[in-house]
Amino acid sequence: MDWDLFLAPYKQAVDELKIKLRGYREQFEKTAEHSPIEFVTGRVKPVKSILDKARRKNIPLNQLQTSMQDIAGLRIMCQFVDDIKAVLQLIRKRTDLTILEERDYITEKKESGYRSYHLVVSYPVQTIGGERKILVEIQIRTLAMNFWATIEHSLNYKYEGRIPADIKERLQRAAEAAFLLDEEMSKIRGEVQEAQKHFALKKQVDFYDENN
Ligand code: 0O2
Ligand code: 0O2
Repeated sequence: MDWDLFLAPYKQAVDELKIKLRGYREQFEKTAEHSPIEFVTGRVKPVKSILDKARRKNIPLNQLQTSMQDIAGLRIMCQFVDDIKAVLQLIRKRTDLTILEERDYITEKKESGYRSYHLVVSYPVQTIGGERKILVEIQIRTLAMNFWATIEHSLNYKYEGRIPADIKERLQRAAEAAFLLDEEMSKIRGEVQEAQKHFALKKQVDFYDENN
């Protein structure tokens, strides 16, 4: 299998969507409105992870395109839980992609303690052979959810998916702490946004002064 050739449209989709989603943040910065997007990352799943997952889920390699939804992955990080809804509204308005599935692991967290909102979308890429629709998974989460997921992911990697019971328990408690952090931050959200707005406006005024 020529992986470079196979993954090329996925890389194209990730690169394009990274630019498009980061564009929202730039627009919000110009209006000095609170941006529901803190930052966006993206990746094409490494070949080894694709092969591991295909084996685990019994997906034949000739069915990867239709059966593996996260070969192309985008991640949108937000400051506040409510921002996730705002991001969802932005994405639902887009005309350049179709939402196929939604998985809300925020209302219903995973057994591990994992929280995030997942979308599976179909995104058209213009290739030299014509248009190709690519499956892309978009994960939307707060900074606290991301912190937890990043740590848990590296522990899973270290222990090859078999995290010892005592560490699992600690992770559950850490997930609870991350949840409480999100709750506390939501309560002072207005206060924080006021400060950020003030700062954004000040930056614009300083920029104007420096250039005139
Ligand atoms: P900057 O100026 O570096 O911050 P690329 O496609 O090259 O732009 P790359 O290398 O593929 O990006 O990286 P990835 O993983 O897609 O995205 C990394 C982006 O997320 C970088 O932003 C990081 O700065 C940003 N990032 C990572 N962690 C944090 C964080 O905790 N807080 C904030 N605010 N940003 C974070 P940029 O756009 O490359 O710009
Ligand atoms: P990567 O690139 O290493 O992140 P499954 O893949 O079987 O778990 P499903 O139904 O295919 O589940 O998709 P799901 O659960 O909507 O999304 C899977 C992705 O969500 C994972 O990708 C992770 O990125 C993230 N995720 C899901 N559960 C957890 C969890 O308990 N902890 C952490 N840290 N992340 C989670 P991959 O395949 O692990 O790939």
